[in-house]
Amino acid sequence: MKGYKIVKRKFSTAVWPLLAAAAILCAVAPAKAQEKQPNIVFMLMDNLGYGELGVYGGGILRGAPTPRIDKLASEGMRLLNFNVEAQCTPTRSALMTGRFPIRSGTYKVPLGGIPDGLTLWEVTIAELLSARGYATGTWGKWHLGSAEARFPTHQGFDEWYGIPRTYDEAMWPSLNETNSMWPSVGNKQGWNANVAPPEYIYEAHKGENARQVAQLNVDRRRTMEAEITSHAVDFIKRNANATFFAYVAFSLVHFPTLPNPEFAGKTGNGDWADCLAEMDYRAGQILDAIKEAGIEENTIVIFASDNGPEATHPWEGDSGPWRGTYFTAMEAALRAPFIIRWPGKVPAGAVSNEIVHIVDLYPTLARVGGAEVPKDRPIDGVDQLDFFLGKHEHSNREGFPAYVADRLSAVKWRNWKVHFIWQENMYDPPLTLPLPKVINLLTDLKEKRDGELYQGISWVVAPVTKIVAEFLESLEKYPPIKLGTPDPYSPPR
Ligand SMILES: [Ca+2]
Repeated sequence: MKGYKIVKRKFSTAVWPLLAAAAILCAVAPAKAQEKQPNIVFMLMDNLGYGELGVYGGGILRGAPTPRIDKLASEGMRLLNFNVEAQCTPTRSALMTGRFPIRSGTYKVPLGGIPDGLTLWEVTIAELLSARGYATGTWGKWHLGSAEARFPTHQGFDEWYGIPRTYDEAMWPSLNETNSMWPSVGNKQGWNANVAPPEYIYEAHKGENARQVAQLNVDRRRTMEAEITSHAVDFIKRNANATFFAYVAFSLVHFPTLPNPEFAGKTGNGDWADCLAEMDYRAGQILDAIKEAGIEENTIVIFASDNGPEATHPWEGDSGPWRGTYFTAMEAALRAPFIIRWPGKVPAGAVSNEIVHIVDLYPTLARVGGAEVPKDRPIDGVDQLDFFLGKHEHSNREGFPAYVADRLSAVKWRNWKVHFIWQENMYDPPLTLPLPKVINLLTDLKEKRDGELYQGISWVVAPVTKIVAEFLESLEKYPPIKLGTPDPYSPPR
């Protein structure tokens, strides 16, 4: 990894005259120091519902205060209408590529060992920032390719420590406890490594083979948050004098919600509340590392969740005022917590109900890093930097199509939402509606009322139809990459 960086920074002797000329030009330029590009620390929580954090109406209501994250919100901007994809994989893909995941064959969580992940043709935000000289690291769940050739260190990250798939697989090798409260689904029920490969924790550096650190089991799952944090903190310390992008893909509160032994029993309110307490503590450790490195002023911190709350007992999460669970197009699935802090730049304490989508972070962070987004493919994200900086009240997005896997299920537009497919819970069958269901999200937070289409608001279908038509036309022009597409991929001409 280090070698790669050094090679990139070496200049061939042929460019020395050019550098000398540039130095002369710089010498006559005003003496103002070039402002360093800010560092970016992106903390992405896993399955953290809208209603869990104190600042979003949870905290002590859920058995554990979240003072560090609440304080972060008071120091930056907090969004009430930040939207994600309905599942882990598509959201992570949207963040990495700025493209709706229906385009990149990553629109659903891969199950059962099918070929998975992002093609190497996609240009990730890590690749864009890395090309601008950023040191890049990620820790935690990747979920964008379980084969080594698609690990983060092949998609723009200098280093990675984490798992390629998902935390529930921690239970596969650990459920021999036939007297536990969980249903017995361990070795005696037929699982072994030959039937389905166990999940491994990997450590990887760019340009080197990845190393298997350990098999993920429930004991190890308990320490993952601490491990992720310690790697991220170490990276921040090492790169305090560089410019860096740290994508901290935290593991909480994905099921099984098992707290670190140091947090087990701490709140007295059960595993879930203990996990919430640990989440707040770990986020605080990252914030402390930034402060101790003396780089708080020049570091953008983003805290967000990848999707809505879990639906499966006993790990259910909470979605605050919104109805539904993840794996649906209900507001509980789409609206996630989002906080952005950039001292002196993003107005402290700002709160907005403007629509922002996670695809927007791609062009926004690219601009922060001085990078250009690719022009040879559709990028769905829109640059929201000026909105975050408080330069205008409205976001640069009015709406978006909401897919659940490969089903166009709903469209959001301003304070409206139109459902084409109705599904409240991840285990419900998706029902195609005979007529689009129009919801006013200011008067009907729970998306409960039927028949509003007939109460003078059918005009809402017009702007929504425009969003759908434009998106489908774009898919026509740029055919989506199919799920399971191998590398090398190149688009049809
Ligand atoms: Ca997730």
